[in-house]
Amino acid sequence: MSPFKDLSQSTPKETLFNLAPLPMDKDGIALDFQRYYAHTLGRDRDCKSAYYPYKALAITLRDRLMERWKRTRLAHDEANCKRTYYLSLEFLMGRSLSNALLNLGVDDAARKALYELGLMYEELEAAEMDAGLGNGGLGRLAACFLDSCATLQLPVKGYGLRYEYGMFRQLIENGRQVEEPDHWLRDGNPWELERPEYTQRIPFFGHVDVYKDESDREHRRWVGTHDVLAVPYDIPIPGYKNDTINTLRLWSAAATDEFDLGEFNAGSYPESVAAKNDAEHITMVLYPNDASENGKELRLRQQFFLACASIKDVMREWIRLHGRDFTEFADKNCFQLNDTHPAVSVPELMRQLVDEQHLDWDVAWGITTRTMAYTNHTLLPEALERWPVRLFQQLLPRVLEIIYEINARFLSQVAARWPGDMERQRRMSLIEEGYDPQVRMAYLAIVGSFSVNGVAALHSELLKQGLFRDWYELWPQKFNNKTNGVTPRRWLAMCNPGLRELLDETIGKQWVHDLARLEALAPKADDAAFRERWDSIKRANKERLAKLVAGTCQVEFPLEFMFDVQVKRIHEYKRQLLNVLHVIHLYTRIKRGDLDIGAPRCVLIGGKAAPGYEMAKLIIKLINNVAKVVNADPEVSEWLRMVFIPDYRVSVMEVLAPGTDLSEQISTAGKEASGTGNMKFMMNGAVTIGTLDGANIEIRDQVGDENFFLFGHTAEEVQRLRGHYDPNGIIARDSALAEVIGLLESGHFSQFEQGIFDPIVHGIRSPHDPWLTAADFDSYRCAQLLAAEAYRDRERWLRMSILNSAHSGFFSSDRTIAEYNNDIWRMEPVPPATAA
Ligand code: 26Q
Repeated sequence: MSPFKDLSQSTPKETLFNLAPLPMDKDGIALDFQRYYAHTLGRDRDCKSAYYPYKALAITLRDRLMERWKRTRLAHDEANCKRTYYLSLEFLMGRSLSNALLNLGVDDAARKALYELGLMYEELEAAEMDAGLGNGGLGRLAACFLDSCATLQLPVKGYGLRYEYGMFRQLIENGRQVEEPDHWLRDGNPWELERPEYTQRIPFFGHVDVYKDESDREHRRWVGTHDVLAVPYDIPIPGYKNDTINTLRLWSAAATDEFDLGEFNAGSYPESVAAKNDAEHITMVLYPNDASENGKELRLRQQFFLACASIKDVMREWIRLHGRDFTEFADKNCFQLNDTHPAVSVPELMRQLVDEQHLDWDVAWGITTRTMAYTNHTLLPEALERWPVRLFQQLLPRVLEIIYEINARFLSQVAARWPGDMERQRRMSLIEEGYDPQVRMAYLAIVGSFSVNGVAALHSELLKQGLFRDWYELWPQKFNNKTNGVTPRRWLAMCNPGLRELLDETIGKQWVHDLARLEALAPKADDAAFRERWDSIKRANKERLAKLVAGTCQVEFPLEFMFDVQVKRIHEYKRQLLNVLHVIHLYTRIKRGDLDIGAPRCVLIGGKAAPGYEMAKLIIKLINNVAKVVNADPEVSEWLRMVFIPDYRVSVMEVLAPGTDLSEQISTAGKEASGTGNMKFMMNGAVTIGTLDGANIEIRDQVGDENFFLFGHTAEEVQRLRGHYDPNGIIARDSALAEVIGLLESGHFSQFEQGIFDPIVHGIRSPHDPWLTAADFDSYRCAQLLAAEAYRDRERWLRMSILNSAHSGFFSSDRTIAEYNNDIWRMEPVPPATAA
């Protein structure tokens, strides 16, 4: 039985698709908007909700995306071009409305149309839910990359999962994080198009069967499986004013019809319904990045579901265009693996080529290893993904067999290269032996890929020297660096319209898709009139930020204070704790009457803790408790204010980045692979205080060390400190730090909850503290003082701010994607067919 739905038996005439292009002017948009609002959605003057006008405008834009989308697909088919597939368990898209307006070039027209209808665009914009289908950096990177691929007119398709529930919503109750499910699809999603005709069937469980074909050749097949349907939903990805619309295809799990029928015939109706539920649970929820969730079977199901559905989809398309001849497959297709999460794609592509297309192993392996490319996003050894062999055996028996075969052939290669080096064979094996043997997913990804890249220069170097050292010795040519970037459409043009206008006027409009042109701003740092305009734009952005803070935290942020912001996932290595210690230090000085802290400041921290990460949750509690003490003290709050902003997400960053003065990038050196928030702040004219970690190093190289507040041990020094780190000695010798720790230990920030912060202090005092918080405190405090002094010198600060924007061009994801394409994907841009 075919899983494909036959939607129609008849063949429609071509005239059905012959439509005049839709108007892109104010009146044309207004007319469609009115029709959708009144006729399609059936709203009238009594409706006060901003949701329906949002929806009406979304559908108006969707029509305009649709006609270009079809032309892009046609162009890709006709060009017979090479294509790349970005496989990712996460796409953190955020909102789509403003992005569609900007990229379609109807921003002004739509705003005016609404205004004339008595509506404020900002209210519609706020009615859209964030598509929070990602945890943080890695997921947002995937979204920025899609934007750049479409803007560069590269035939790249994103493949991901359509989670019913995205990243949890974060509430703060009594200073503590509480998670709430994010049912983002409840009111429907106007940006998606269901494509049941491209449904795929995904096998699970069952066993492996050996059989012989007509010519007596032996084959293996995976049989007796419990299948789940993968139904695709397509999301349009518009390029910037270029008529290209690429596709993000998200798979949703559904039960097959015969699934329950089989169980039903066996006489267990309730079990059959339960089984149906099981199938549909696969895409129910996004996994938060949580160590305690490691090894969960449902997560492995998600990974295989994505890999199998996406590869089948590509295969179907290949066979449609080329038949069953795979000789050119590797020249025409590339899969980019976003971390190891989709690494099961390596054995799954082998399975489809060998078992389903009957290619010889060696031919299939040649195709696979010329098609797969792997991006690593972490240096923390504990974050490397491993799966119990027994889980694979149960859930994906044929895939495990293939992994074993890949491993056997690989280990004989290692033996040939290093004869007798059994220790190395053990180290490099795809299977970690032991009581509960594990599949090492990073190694599987490296073996199966022709390219392995890190996401910042330092990160890529450290991978070669550390985590992947053996692999680098074996295959040095596979390893390369692709420093991350962020899209200047969302992270400058869209979120900072004030600055956009100034840039357009000063250096022309090209910067939006050629961000290196921001360099032309640098001489303007010497222009006093320009600095004044820069200042007034920053001030307006700070006002917007302060409004958000007042609305969500009930704390006033005075606009003349320095806005000091740290937003990112809460993790010990990111050291939000160091930030809090500094705030406590400022507090002690102010209380002592020592007001020479440089400048008054507002400290804002935001981010989600993984639900099972107790230490991260305790840090949130500490931030809130310190904020409460600081803000309640009128003597202090003249100099210092602090908030924890709840439910940090993409749409919140769009307000924070433009309004920030000082960007906190303070991870322990050697731990943050790249960081991307650092780039968003820099583009918007924030100055960074940071360690020599991840992309901070390249940020400092670009902007110059006089425009960056550097502190802390280097990655190398961090390495050397291990084994003889003495935080208690450091605390004893540093009176400022001793005072801060003393205040924490006295219970000053936990008056009614004695002892709750003991684990935090214990961590700082431990000679085994991997994050070396005490070691970097003094140098952080000094750098903070320099930053505050610089801030007090208005002219100096404005220069630094302008120069940070001016030198941020390198961090456009357009540059990153151009590098991926030049070094890994090797595709030609394909402009869409001209309007039919
Ligand atoms: C693992 C196991 C089970 C469930 C979930 C996960 C999981 C999910 C998400 C593990 C990791 C992630 C996300 C990692 C991530 O966001 N890494 C960041 O990637 C950015 C883009 O390259 C970098 O800038 C950051 O430095 C890096 O931390």
